[in-house]
Amino acid sequence: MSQTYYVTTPIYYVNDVPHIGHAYTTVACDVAARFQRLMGRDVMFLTGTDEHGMKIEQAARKNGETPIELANRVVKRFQELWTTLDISHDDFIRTTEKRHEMGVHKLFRQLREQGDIYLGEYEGWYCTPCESFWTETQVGEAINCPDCGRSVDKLKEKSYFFRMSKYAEPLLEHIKTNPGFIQPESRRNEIIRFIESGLRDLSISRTTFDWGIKVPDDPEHVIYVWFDALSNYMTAIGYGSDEEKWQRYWPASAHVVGKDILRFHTVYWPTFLMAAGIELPRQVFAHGWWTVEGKKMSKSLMNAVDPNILVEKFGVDPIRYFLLREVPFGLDGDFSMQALVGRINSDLANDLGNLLSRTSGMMFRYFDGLTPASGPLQEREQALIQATGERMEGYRADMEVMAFNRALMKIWEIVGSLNKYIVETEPWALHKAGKTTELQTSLATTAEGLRVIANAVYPFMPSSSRKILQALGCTLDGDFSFSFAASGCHMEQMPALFSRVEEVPVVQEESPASQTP
Ligand code: ME8
Repeated sequence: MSQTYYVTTPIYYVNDVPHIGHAYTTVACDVAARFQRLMGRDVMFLTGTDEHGMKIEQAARKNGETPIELANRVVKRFQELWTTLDISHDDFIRTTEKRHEMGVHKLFRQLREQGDIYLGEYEGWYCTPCESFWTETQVGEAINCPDCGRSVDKLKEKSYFFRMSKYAEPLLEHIKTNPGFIQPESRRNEIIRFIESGLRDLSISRTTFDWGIKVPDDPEHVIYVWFDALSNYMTAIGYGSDEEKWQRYWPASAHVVGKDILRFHTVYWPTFLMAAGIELPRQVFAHGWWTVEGKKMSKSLMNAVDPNILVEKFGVDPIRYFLLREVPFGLDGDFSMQALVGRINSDLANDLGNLLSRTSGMMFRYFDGLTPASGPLQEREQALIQATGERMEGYRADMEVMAFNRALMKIWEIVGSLNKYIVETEPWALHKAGKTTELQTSLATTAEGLRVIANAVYPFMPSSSRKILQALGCTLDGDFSFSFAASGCHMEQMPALFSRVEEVPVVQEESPASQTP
């Protein structure tokens, strides 16, 4: 069996409608999944929704509906958006599903039986928007959540605790001996410092509200939403319900998350797993935070960007491309209309779009649309082929480590070198001068370059990739080598790949109603 690759997005809360931040993580995972499939791996790409917890219960109450009614309604918005964005997930988990509850119970039971979960009393502070417990020192004199700055509630209740303190040392050891576990590097140091400052046992059940998975054999307690949510990565692939699938895909290759929830994924989650004797995921990758036109995206500012509107105005592939090209994966970025329009017009319409239309135009003019075999390669072609090979090697390496913007830059270097090659070889002049062999070489080289580009952009822009391949008369096969496979193929005349665009307002300001979940 081929090597497996299991990648996950966070499961998104259903009290909020999907915005560009959620789309970003999901598109990034989709790019990774599509690339790995193209490389022949057995891929499992998981996304889903986080439907339990106080936050969801409160949002539902505010809307005058039950939590499950809210979840059933909002989950559709996520699922529809993923269809719109051409997301190729293999599974979608909802934490209200039976298979999920079965796995959560299994994990809880095991940890309780072995004494890593015990009953005690919790006294401290709770931040509902973050679903986080905090100590007296952490909330400080202002009594605010150290993460989001909002006010916290005092809690005193009986609670089950997870013996997280016991796993602080083994976790530190794991992080230090596995440098790839937390990416990017800068975030790793932040987590190390957090663990070194000491881990307390974690309260993992609540008795003051109802909306969640009940503690097995003690239904007064509801399992803490993060214990519930994190387990989705196992329950979705059969932990507690489908042993064969579970064995096939675990451990996860990468959990991709926003930097806001890195601590949950690199402290809580691995300690739960260590306690259960389950192998840790190979990597947790924290990407950065998007702002909009320089401002934090938030409901109160009404400036969240609706990906549906973006897609409607600019098309799916340009949006996917922009999100991953604009900002190095791992760093913060700003969503600005000017940057988006600039990228679409210059990188897509001009550079790539024109390369295809020029090539296609000449191929029909001079060869009736049949890509010729190349004549003997001259120094210019050899240099181009070698540079393309090196760039594609770099591309593959970048894709393996989720350096998406670098991978795209390498593709665009190839695009640039092909455009330059056309200008330099002047096929129209070769034609005029009757130099047919050179003309064949020139167009065969350009078409082959485009074939390689189409394969390489596939993970980012699947439908544009297909259109380029269709125009070339070739198929998608993950062959990145410059092998003149395009020669002998019949090109097809196609409309322009990308159109030039102009700036339009897309912030949800226009329709605040669309912001209520
Ligand atoms: O945290 N920029 O769900 P959530 C970039 N249910 N990414 C952003 C973003 C922004 N401005 N805003 C949101 C939860 N995201 C939990 C997760 S996992 C077991 C449970 C993305 O709906 C980013 O991936 O609040 C972030 O981590 C995620 O949405 C948070 O989604």
